[in-house]
Amino acid sequence: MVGQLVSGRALQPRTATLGWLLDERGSAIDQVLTTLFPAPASYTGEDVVEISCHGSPPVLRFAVERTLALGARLAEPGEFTRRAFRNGRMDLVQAEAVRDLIDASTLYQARVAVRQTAGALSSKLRGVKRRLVELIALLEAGIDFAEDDIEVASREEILARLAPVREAVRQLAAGFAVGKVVRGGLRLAIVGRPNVGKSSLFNRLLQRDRAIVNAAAGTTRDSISETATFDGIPVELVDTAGIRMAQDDIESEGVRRSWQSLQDADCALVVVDLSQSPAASDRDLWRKVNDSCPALQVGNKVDLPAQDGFSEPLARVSAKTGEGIERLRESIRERALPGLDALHEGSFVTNIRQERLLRVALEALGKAADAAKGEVPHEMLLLDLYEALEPLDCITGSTTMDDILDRIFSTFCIGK
Ligand SMILES: Nc1nc2c(ncn2[C@@H]2O[C@H](COP(=O)(O)OP(=O)(O)OP(=O)(O)O)[C@@H](O)[C@H]2O)c(=O)[nH]1
Ligand SMILES: [Mg+2]
Repeated sequence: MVGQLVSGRALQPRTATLGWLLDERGSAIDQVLTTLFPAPASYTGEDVVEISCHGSPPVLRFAVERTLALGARLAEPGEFTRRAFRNGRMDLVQAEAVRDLIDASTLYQARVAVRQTAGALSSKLRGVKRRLVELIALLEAGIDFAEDDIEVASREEILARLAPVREAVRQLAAGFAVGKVVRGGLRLAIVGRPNVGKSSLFNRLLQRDRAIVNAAAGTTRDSISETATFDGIPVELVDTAGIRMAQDDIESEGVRRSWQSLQDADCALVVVDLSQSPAASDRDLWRKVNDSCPALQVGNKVDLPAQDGFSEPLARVSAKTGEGIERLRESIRERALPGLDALHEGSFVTNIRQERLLRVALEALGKAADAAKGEVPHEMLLLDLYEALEPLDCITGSTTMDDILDRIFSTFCIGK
């Protein structure tokens, strides 16, 4: 088929060859580069031919239509990656990371995803699985010898072998708290009494004059949100109406929305005005917010003469001059993503499918540990260990049902 589509020298494996894209009468439509990737050393593990055209939409459309006329069909969403998975070129964690890489909106997200496609998380999982399988093999061997009354593994040994497996799975599952934010970003609500400078701070963090700022209290009436990037992590900033006893219906709806924004937030900034004496409502708000999500207290207007009496810790900034804003960004990152630095060079679970399976494995491992402590027969203990092994297999796709695969690959874009 390629010969009818493209003219030029015979294709050499993995070498780009210059040629002409031909129409049905054999006349040239475009000058193209064609590369042959013979199986098994291709993305999908099958024979692949790539044709690089100039970017003109009619030429591209022609190339696709002509290819279809010659017998090809369009790929389903995710079909190339699904074939790569089926042919053992990558496991499911790597396949999902391909999607994360395509969807990445910051370089940092791309870095995390590309480490995953290279197998960083997969190799961690393989290590955990290997230890678990070794323990299973040991116990299975013991059962064969049960009649001879030979104890192949003592209770202590089983527990000692189980502990690192449990700890590794626990750490992987805990990493999701960070992975979720790295992949999906963070929602940060800015709340406080009227006029403390929430909108000014919102604009400053956004580096854009988005929200209306005014000396009159009660300027912001509705929650508004915009996305900024803090160190490669997308942060959706939400500016809210000042919280106080509302003076009319519109304001009271605004205040209701402020509370709603807080509930939906992953993290909050509670802003106070350092040039005004602290009010009881500042402390109440701080207490309430702190109960619902990770929060930081921000003392704004440091450029003005300060009043005393604010409780620490307090990030001191001036939305007007920009003083303290860089430090505030760092504090937000530390507060919302504790442990990111430790995990920075590592790899972590970034999707909920993987996290759920880890939790299932963890529960089974917990049951296994209880069983081992209770001197339960090894047959019973083995059931728990197999129950832990299965979800770990599902994560990498060693055993995965077709409908789950359908769901995963249908979220890919067409052509990958
Ligand atoms: N000197 C000084 N003034 C500031 C600072 N931040 C805000 N202001 C002023 O404080 C007033 C209120 O600012 P806004 O950003 O509208 O305050 P807000 O908290 O959004 O107010 P509401 O929307 O009414 O709840 C405006 O006159 C701002 O110019 C600051 O850091 N220093
Ligand atoms: Mg405002």
